[in-house]
Amino acid sequence: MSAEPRSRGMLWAAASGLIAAGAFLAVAELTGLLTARGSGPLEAVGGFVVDIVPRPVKEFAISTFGDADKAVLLGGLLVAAAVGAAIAGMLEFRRPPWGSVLLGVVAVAVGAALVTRAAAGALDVLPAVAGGAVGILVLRALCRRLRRWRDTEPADPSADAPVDPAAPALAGRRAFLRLALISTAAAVVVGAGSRLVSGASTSIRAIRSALRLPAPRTTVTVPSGAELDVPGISPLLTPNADFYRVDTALIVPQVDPADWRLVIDGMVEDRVELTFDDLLARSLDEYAVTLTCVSNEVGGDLVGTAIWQGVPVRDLLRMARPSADADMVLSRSVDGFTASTPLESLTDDGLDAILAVAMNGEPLPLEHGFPVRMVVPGLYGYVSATKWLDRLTVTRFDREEAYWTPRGYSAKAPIKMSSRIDTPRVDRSVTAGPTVIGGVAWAQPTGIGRVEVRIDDGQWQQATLSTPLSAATWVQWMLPWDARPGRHTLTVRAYDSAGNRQAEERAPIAPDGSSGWQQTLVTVT
Ligand SMILES: Nc1nc2c(c(=O)[nH]1)N[C@H]1C(S)=C(S)[C@@H](COP(=O)(O)O)O[C@H]1N2
Ligand SMILES: [Mo]
Repeated sequence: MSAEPRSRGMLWAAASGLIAAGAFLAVAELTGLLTARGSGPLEAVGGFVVDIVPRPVKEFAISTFGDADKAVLLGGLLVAAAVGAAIAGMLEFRRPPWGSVLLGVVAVAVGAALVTRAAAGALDVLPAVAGGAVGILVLRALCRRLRRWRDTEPADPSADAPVDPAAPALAGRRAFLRLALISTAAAVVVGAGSRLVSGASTSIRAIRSALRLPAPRTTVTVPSGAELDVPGISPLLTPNADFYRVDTALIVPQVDPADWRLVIDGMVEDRVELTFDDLLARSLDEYAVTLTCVSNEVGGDLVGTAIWQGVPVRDLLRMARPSADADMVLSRSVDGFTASTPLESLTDDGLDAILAVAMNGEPLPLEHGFPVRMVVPGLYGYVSATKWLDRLTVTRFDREEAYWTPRGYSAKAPIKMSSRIDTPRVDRSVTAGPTVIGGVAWAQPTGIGRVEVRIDDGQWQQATLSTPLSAATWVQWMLPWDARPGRHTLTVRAYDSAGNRQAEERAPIAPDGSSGWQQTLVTVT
């Protein structure tokens, strides 16, 4: 490096550190977005600092900076991060791999800040892991090129030089600058893009939390005996935060209720268009429904129960007046997902298919279809439970196909009756003596009539059922058991209220849902 090689090299090394830090942040933001987390890593670390800073310092900050205290904190963090990044760059250049080690330590600290936030899960560590990994890769690659560039510089530029001394040095310089430029551009594009999208999501989250839905006209009352007191059994109502999520959306669609429109078109006399306020003006009722995914294996957990608030689909379809030869409604999500639902499942007076706006007393969570989704008792989610709904097209099964139909799943898919053992669990041994076997069973929209349990090769024993919330929800079941030491096989099966028995024959999830009786092996000690 000409002129003052040493200090120039160090400057480029510092710049490499900054670029690597930029790549770190950009990838962390993107990962945070893809794993559907609320705030980015920078805010998480900021929040962490706020939490650990001693109170006098906090009070000093508030009294000195007032409302700007958060901005000052974030700014200060950025400056500290920039200084740290420059140091990591110089370290990696002169004393590899110590710069990478420094970056790794920072990634671990950021990961710790992310997972220790309130309501954080194990997934929250991913942004730090992915960001740290990419940051280190970029730093190492940049410094490797920088060292090559330095090594090809003539040792003493003022001395008599061999023929064309600059050629290898020029190539080295070009290789370094090219990578520096590409990584900077990629970090800016990925980082700014992710911030933009997560900013939109933050604002829809804010709109959702400010949203006040009208009180429902009717509410579901949980009857006494609806919930059995068995440790380890699934709660009757699945909290929103624990509710399974299945969809094709890489990034959760951001729908502002103020812009939301529902169009009902296709084979109808009158095309209907509704706003969110039009929908709310029709008065809401509460419905308890157990949702089930076709991908749920026997004994699996892609099933959950919520109290939904919504409006019957049949009332809306009636406004549009479907033609007599229509037999299907293709519901569409803003992101293009579609589901094919038999028209009669939506118009049946005894079934209560709804457009839901609330889940367990709050507006639908963004992940569960905010602001409007469909819920149809008795049909698997992929043929009925369209989230982020924006269109109902009345049509025929021989004219239109839904998203999963050409992908190996049936066009029509009623939920198969099933039962599940929640406790005892396979992976936890049971202490010998009196204990309780318990779980849930569902047969929407008919309702469960009976659940039976078999221990090893014994007789089928009838379990006690909880009082059902509705025929569209699961029930809990329990059976007292005097557990003897050793290994035991527990089998469960259900009957619906019409007397049909849960299918014993095993079926895979494709094309229309799994079947078979769940068996678990329990170790009693
Ligand atoms: N827009 C949209 N809606 C969708 C899906 C989807 O991929 N996109 N998946 C469906 C499937 S397969 C299921 S099982 C349910 C799951 O609903 P949940 O994520 O609220 O539990 O949503 C349904 N609605
Ligand atoms: Mo599903």
